[in-house]
Amino acid sequence: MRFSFLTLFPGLVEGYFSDSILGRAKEEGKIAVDFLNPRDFSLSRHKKVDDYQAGGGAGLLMGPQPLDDALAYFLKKTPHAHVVFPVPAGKPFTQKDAKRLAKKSHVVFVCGRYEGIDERIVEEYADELFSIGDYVLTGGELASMVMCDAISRNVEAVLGNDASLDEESFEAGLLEAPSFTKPNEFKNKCVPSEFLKGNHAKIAGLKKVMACAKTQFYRPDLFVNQKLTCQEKDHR
Ligand code: 6GU
Repeated sequence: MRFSFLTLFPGLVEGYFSDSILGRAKEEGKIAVDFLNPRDFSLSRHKKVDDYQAGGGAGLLMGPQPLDDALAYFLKKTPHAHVVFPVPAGKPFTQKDAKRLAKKSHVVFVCGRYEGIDERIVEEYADELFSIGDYVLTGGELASMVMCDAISRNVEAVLGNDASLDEESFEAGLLEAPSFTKPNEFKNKCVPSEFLKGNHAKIAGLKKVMACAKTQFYRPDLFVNQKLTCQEKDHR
């Protein structure tokens, strides 16, 4: 899968793909990452990309010309790319979106800076607008990296162990159950004894109950329509 970032600051994004899981995924060709800088398309004398807001208002906007030329140039080569604009006014980005976009062959993130992007560019090029939360960032780069990370780990073979995708938070609308590793006792706190006995059906049932409890406690808004099987109820 290919990710492209239209950004005035490719250096902000690049480093994220040099290490750890996404670094390896890139090295192994599971994902590809490239950059296009709208400044390189500016027709103004000093490669200007920003301008004052029409009608007044604090701060500068990214003007339409460099972005329009960059996107036109880019999409001519890859007309089927899926174009995402990270903006505070977008719909909330969720795990469902991450899984859906992982099936695309090419996603383009158009990263705004300053107070945003001229709306005519959004109208012309956006396939989807996403927000990653109710706060304002200084630019779209971080938000794009967040989405790219969440999408990438749902791309085939990016995680070493695809099974870890099935059990994790937000699958089945629940947060993930607490998890533990060795040692069995640490600072007087023990791993739940059932986890050490090896009855996998029992452990799964217990984990479901713990996931429910955790979700009810931390995210009651997520805890709707949860049904427990009879066996799972036995653990309560
Ligand atoms: Cl997706 N982009 C930007 N620029 N700011 C945000 C955001 C996205 N989500 C919250 N704030």
